[in-house]
Amino acid sequence: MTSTDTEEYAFYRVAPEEDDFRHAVIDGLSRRPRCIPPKYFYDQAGSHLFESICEQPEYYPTRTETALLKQYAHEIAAVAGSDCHLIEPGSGSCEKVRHLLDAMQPAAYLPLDISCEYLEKAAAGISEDYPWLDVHAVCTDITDEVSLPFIPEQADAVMFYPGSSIGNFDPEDARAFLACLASITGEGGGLLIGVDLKKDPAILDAAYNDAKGVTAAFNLNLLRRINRELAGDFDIETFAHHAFYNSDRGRVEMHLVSEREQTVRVDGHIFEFSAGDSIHTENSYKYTIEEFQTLAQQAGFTPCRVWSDREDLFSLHYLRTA
Ligand code: AVI
Repeated sequence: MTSTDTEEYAFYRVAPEEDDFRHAVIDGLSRRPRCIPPKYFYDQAGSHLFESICEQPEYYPTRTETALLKQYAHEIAAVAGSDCHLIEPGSGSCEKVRHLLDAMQPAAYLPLDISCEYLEKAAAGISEDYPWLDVHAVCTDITDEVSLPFIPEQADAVMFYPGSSIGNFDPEDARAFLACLASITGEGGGLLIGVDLKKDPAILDAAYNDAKGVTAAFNLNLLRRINRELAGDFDIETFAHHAFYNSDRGRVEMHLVSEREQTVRVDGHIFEFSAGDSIHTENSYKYTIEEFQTLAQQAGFTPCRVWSDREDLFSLHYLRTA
């Protein structure tokens, strides 16, 4: 681990294994069905494309959750208490937390993200705009064991996990990840988490197939990243973005589908595709409020409050560590 202290904020780098991406891609393309974990979407270009997805009219989660955070910031602050250490795994652009900081007045803010350059910029922005706030940014892969170089001593730890990123874990892994968050927050801590709700599949299909094609570009960017970082020769034009709601599994699935028979090389390995063969790149699980509360309870949390919008598109849960 390396650490850099600027005048404004502290930056820690818990470097992910260098060969992580290589192993995941070679292993994922060798499996049947082929699959690559969604965390590899987020290189710099992918992080920017994701920001752009969040601005698309069809992608309701971001604006709905943001409206909930703005509307209920004071209620959230009341349940979470002030002076906490606010920890945000997968903090991305650190935009959403801005709606909470004034109301919550945390003692410190710890954004954690896999994309180091992106995190550095976002943390610098927060510390400039909130000069009273102690900021400790940690560049780490939150799906590995999360270890915090800056450990709160007496203060309560409150996790903030917005955006329904929990939906990108399979339920078993989601339970394990939540249990890991519960062990970090410890007694007296809490978790504020955004969870996308089950709804009319037409709304979901539109959200993951926006008219401008930003979600398609985000999905296909994974192949560009493989070409660039792993000496791949994917012909991007011959793969298509495919996203749909799988109601049996309660999840939106994203795939990259080969439009013709072809051979692809990655890092000296050869992969054969027939027309119609897919690489499964993401699941985005949707929950009812009760389903999610059951999952959280199994992970060691006690449901405390839930806020949702009038159309029941999205929910924000505050859970206490049991
Ligand atoms: C980050 N995550 C919650 C997004 C989602 O909706 O599952 C990622 C995404 N994939 C396509 N659009 C957005």
